[in-house]
Amino acid sequence: MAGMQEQEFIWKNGELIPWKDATVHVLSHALHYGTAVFEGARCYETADGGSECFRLLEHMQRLERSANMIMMPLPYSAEELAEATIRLIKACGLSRAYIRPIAFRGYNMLGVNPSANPIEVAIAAWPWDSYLGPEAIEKGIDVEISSWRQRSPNATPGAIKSSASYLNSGLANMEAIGNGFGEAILLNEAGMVAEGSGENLFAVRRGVLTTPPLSDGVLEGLTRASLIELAHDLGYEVREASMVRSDLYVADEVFFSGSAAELTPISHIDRRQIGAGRRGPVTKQLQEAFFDIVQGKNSKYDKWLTRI
Ligand code: PPE
Repeated sequence: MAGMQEQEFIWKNGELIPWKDATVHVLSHALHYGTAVFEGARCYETADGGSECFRLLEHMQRLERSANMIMMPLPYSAEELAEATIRLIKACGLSRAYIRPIAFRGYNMLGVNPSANPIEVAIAAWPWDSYLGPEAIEKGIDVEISSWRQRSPNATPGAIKSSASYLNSGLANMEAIGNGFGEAILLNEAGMVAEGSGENLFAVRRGVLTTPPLSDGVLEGLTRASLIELAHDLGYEVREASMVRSDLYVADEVFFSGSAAELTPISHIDRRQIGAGRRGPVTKQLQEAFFDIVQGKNSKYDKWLTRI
């Protein structure tokens, strides 16, 4: 049973190869020590029947930054990886897709130090519905504040989108799902609100948007950056400021942002109703503006789109 919609090809180390052949050795360094960095991006069908990737080059530039921070210089430039993605999407005949580039230390030698291992790069793309469920986009989800803390920036920095970071996410997400919630929100070691296990987070109160600053250890989300700019353009005040958990309880609206999750409203946190307990007006306005942009319906933001 395939959990994902398999495609004909995966791009690996410069070539399009059959999906089923894109395997790694069990003694690959990344599997043992988490020496991998990855990305998540999307391409969307546009109103004119075409298809566009959202901030594709910037995702590849973040991959490059992540890789450089773990001293893993990529053998391909961000531009080359963006081109490879377009080639892959065309070859698979996809018009909408989730895109997962990954770079990792492969097989040669075990031991914590990765430097003797080859640097491998792969890109996969397949159709993937909004991460927290298509219904959640309208209804919102119930979340809990995790008992797990966000990994410290002095241990595994959020600025590095590394596979290693996602064990922390997995612990929080498994706990939340096990407790009957849809997702977790993590607090950092200082007790400030950080982010979801795979999403950034925004709170809206009296028309002002607040999102945790990068210095609180969150991923520099491209959806987050896009929404900050978009909300400004729509006339909202947006603050990057630390929040404690009760700031979320008293918010009028809280929502998640991410490439996979898109804009997902949060209806309850720790069984407390947030605002009206469903998608609020600011969330709805931003969602609509965001989906218009990714579908190429707002030429002002064409700078964020790469034509397939
Ligand atoms: N924080 C975390 C921890 C995170 O994983 C993501 C993306 C974001 C914020 C939002 O970043 P951006 O996509 O650039 O807006 N998470 C990726 C993987 C999710 C997964 O579960 O896998 C994603 O959304 O693709």
